[in-house]
Amino acid sequence: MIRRRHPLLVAFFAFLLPGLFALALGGPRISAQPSANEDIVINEVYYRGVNSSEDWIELRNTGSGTIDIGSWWFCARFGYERVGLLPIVSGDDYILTPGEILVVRPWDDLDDNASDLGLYIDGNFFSTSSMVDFVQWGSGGSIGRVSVAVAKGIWRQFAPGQFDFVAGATGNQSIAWGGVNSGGGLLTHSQDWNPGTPSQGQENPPPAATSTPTATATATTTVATSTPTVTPTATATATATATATATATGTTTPQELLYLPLVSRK
Ligand SMILES: [Ca+2]
Ligand SMILES: [Ca+2]
Repeated sequence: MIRRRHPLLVAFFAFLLPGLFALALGGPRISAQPSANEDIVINEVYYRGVNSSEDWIELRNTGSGTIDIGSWWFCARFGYERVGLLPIVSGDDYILTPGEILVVRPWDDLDDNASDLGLYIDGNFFSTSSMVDFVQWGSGGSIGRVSVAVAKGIWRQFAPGQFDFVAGATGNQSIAWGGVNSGGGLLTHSQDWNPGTPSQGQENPPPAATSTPTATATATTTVATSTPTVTPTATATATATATATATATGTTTPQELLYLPLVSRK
């Protein structure tokens, strides 16, 4: 004998029960939708350490919503790992509230000379919709996933095989994002990144060094003072010639005056 389930009972198991489980597992529902994901930016990278326990990656939520990035991925020079498996250096967990900064250790030593670093919502590293943010340092070659970043419109290609890159950090410097309308899903230039003193777990300092060369250029224009020195030399030559001509003409006149009276005496 076949027993038929009541339609209301079927609906309870199909829809209501999973919902109750979700509520029980709890907390507020956290957005993981692509639209807001690009508010998460790679904010600073310290790659000069000699191994993965010295290097670190700083992420920041620039948006207004809370985003869980525990299931996201990093990829650098074709090596990759899930964000949620990386040791936290600064921060409480992988859920970023607006403005929150998270610092994690990479899964492997980030190359001290040249590498790329991409942040993804999943492991589809060739997908522009999976990529959230990207940076490349030390080389403009195709050394990782830069073609995906260019296809997404967040990184620049100058010529075939030649891409934008951040000039290398030296000594104990990190590279820090300091852009305004860049980062995340927006086009980022290498100039939006600044090598400098690391600010691990803190807001990046505003880029200040750029205005100094302008002041030096203004000072160099003072050399124009030497130009007037040239002008007096030219005037002096002109005066000398004029005096010489005047003297020559003047000498002939008295001779004619002396001759005239002698003729008139006859
Ligand atoms: Ca390193
Ligand atoms: Ca920082």
